[in-house]
Amino acid sequence: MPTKSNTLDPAKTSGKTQAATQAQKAEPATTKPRVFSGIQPTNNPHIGNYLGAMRHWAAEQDQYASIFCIVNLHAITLPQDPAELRQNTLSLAAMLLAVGIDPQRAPLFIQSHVSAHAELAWLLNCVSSLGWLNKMHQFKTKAGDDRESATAGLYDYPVLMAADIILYDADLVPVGDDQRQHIELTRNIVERFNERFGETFVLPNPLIRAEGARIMALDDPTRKMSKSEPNGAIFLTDPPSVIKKKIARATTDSERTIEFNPNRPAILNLASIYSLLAQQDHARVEEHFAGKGYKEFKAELTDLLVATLEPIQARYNELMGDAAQLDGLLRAGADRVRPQAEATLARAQTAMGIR
Ligand code: ATP
Ligand code: LTN
Repeated sequence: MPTKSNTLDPAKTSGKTQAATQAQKAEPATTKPRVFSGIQPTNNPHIGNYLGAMRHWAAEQDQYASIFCIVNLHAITLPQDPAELRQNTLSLAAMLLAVGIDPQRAPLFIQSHVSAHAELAWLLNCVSSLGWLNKMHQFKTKAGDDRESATAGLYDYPVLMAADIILYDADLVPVGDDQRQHIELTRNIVERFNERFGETFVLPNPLIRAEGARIMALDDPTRKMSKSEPNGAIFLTDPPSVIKKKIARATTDSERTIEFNPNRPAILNLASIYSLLAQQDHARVEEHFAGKGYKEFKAELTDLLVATLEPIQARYNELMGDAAQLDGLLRAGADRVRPQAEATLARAQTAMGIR
């Protein structure tokens, strides 16, 4: 039976259907919980992407059987310049490797290289209600006021994301807080499909951390840090001078103390970034900055960001020097995961009576 558990306890989330087990023949059998996650090749990733998602993917490669995907079919739901998209895709792959994803342990591939993603999305479209999609916050935000001009692709974005997750029988989906609703939708789709056509898909759970899952914009702590708002984001490729300038300009408040107080969102956000990067708990951070002002705090935060990003950028620059190698690695990743994706797609087609 596919996992029906709501728990985040990995020990309880590794059940699989017989069909699902057969589908995994291409990869060595594993008892580890299966992880799948994706990231869009739009602009550069920022420290929100890093703290909310990427660093966990890298840190937990041994704990989970992980697969990571650069979701270019999601990126094209908004207009993209083709040459830029190609470049962003390669550069994102280099950054994922630079933060520590090891493609031997965790296959890394490009979504459009495995056609089963788009094919399963169509099948899932036919069990997904418009009522469900109408509730999606991300569509409302990204479509803006002129909803009539938004593409059908942008509207259907969450169903493609469900296909991504379902194809690899993922038990756990590590993401930032903004993706919670999309994973809930994926669960609804899995439950409806399994009810209608028999137990076919594994029911996934979100893996959203208590801290770092929602890093806010530096220039406006009421908004999520986002790739499309460069002034409020620190990109993983930002040089020290840019980091320094962005932190210097970051919104604070009229008080002086450094504390983790939800009523002081700007300082809470900056202090959280510090605490996560320094791997120090709140009490220790507050104690460290007791009696110091924003100037000292910002200087230390800048140094910490620069020290964290320096080795990542060095590795990234090295990897960007060999585009052919990166391309080969991504194609090998797709070759490795394709058999499993195709087996899941075949299971769905058989269940629906179209194969
Ligand atoms: P953006 O809004 O920056 O364009 P996105 O949410 O549209 O990003 P991705 O770049 O694909 O899309 O996100 C990759 C991962 O980073 C996802 O798991 C997402 O939830 C997470 N993430 C995005 N922004 C933040 C943030 N501000 N804080 C924490 N995690 C984030
Ligand atoms: N929608 C996600 C990216 C994404 C994803 C996925 C994440 C696409 N497919 C599958 C996890 C699992 C985003 O915008 N961050």
